Amino acid sequence: MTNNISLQDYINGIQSSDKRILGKAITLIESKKPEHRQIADRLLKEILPFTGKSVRIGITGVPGAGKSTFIESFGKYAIEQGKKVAVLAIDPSSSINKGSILGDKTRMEELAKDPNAFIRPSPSSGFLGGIANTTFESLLICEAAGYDYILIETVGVGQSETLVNDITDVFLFLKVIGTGDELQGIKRGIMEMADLIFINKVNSENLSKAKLTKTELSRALQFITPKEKNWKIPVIIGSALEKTGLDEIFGKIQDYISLKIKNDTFLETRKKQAEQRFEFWVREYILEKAKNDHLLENSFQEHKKNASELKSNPSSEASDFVNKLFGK
Ligand SMILES: Nc1nc2c(ncn2[C@@H]2O[C@H](COP(=O)(O)OP(=O)(O)O)[C@@H](O)[C@H]2O)c(=O)[nH]1
Ligand SMILES: [Mg+2]
Repeated sequence: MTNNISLQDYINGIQSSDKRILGKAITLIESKKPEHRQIADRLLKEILPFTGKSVRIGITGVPGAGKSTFIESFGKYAIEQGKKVAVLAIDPSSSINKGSILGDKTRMEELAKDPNAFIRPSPSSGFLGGIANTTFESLLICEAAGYDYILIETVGVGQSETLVNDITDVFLFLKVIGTGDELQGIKRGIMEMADLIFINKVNSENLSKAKLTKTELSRALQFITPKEKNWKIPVIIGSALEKTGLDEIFGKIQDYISLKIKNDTFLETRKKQAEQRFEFWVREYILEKAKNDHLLENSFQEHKKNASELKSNPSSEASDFVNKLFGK
């Protein structure tokens, strides 16, 4: 499958935005096979000088909020403004039961047909037992291919929001109108992560209700410190299906990025994110090495068993094992 494509083929394909090669390059970096990972690492090294120039946008909201629909409409709008758009999805269910909770809109057929768009529905499986951990690496590949906007769809469950927040420049929260008590449905943690809020599914019938929600939300947001200095989190009303409010979102994203550049936080945040990625991989590789090391294998299983039987608490067992690992 990926074996008959050379490193140079991957590089050429990525640089010419060959969607077929792009897809295969992402499959390669998601692969757990050591021989694939070796090429993947070399590929990432080669393309790194061509990365960094996109705007990385995370999109969250409960299942059914309209994220995929929004991405399809907004993606098309951004293309009309002269941008190239790549879409990635984080789907935590895919590593657990191989199913998908992102729904059938995930494929975004219309946007997928556009020559200026690239869509990667969801990670093929968890990497090293984790959840979609290679999304950042996929993002780098899309950047090297010249995509200006990378949109990452997440779901309102598990760690996926934090994962996406940790690799993006701007985080958009989609809120559905008409779900009873408007504020109750919003987890405080998400409000604190959001840089922009889009109230979706607004039409002429629920417009006044949407405006009321907007007022309530804006009021609640006064008590939350935005991630960025001098940024007032905008609440925008619109409809992903009817394609309203998209221009406003587009403008606000640009404002936000400009502000971050002005505040010197744009690159600073990316640097911190890269450090986090480094630490993440250190943890992954240590765990992998520990599990596969024949000398330590028994010890790893032993400590794990002790933890499972609560002979002592799991954190002490882990600490004892790690000390052994480093010969202490
Ligand atoms: N009426 C209306 N329906 C919408 C709007 N946006 C999305 N939907 C519908 O909501 C459902 C869920 O949308 P989807 O994009 O799959 O949501 P996701 O789970 O957040 O990705 C689909 O049936 C969409 O057609 C909108 O602005 N107005
Ligand atoms: Mg979806």
